[in-house]
Amino acid sequence: MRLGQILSNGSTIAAIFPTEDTARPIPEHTMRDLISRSEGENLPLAELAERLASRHAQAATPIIPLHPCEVWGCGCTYETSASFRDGEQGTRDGMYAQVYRDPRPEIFFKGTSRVCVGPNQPVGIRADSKFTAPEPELALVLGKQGKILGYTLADDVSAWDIERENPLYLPQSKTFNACCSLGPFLTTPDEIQDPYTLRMTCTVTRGATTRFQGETSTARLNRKFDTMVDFLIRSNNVPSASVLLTGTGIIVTEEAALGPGDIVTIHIPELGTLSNPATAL
Ligand code: DO4
Ligand code: MG
Repeated sequence: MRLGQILSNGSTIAAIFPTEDTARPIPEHTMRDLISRSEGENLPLAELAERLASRHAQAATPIIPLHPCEVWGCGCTYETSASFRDGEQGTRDGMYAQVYRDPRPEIFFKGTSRVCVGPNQPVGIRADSKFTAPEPELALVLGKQGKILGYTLADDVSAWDIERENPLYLPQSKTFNACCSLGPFLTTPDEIQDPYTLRMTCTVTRGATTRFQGETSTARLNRKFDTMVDFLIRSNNVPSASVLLTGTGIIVTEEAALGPGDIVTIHIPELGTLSNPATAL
């Protein structure tokens, strides 16, 4: 089922999206409420949504599909990300290659819903960064004990020049205002035949000019989602309705560093299109 959130008379409510631009509202429930109720009543999310949703679909624009409690990120899960980052440190086989190969994944705290935006909302470019890049990623929406409730698209916007200066600056390169875009939908796992064969594309445009175009497939992921979640929740009670970003396989070139007004568009046919303008913070 394709779920999400819409604005209804100024309030955020959950909805079923029979098509990308029509929704069956679920009154009086945000996505967080819906997740919490489905866990409390021990009912699958899709079943509860079907029970509560209005019978009538109306024209609607998806907003952020969930205001997550916490957002975490996995890193260096694709070889392209690990080798790019080692290259930035002037080495071919450094700590990023090591974490790519090691059983324990890199996991970092990205933020809370404070730093998240939804479709078409501006993502931030730090005032002290000259090379901020989009990181297009598949994101997992997690329930109690890390259960995968659904998939969405994400942009793990990152200040790569700050990380390049010193890897210990990672939290500053990763977390700032509007550093994480999520959406447009929360697609439940039954809709996805094989989450390891999803083709993803990303473009960065400025006006009529395409500054960057890249693609990857989740087939190139070096880790399974269950393993990422398993490490995430070790001795770490991540609350239900949190999100785990699964890493980027698309590496934007420095010439295409984000500038104000650039549009980042991320697409996976099974999950939709997530588009955001960039803005200077
Ligand atoms: O170590 C840096 C972060 C890596 C990351 O966010 C990614 O690979 O997606
Ligand atoms: Mg990332």
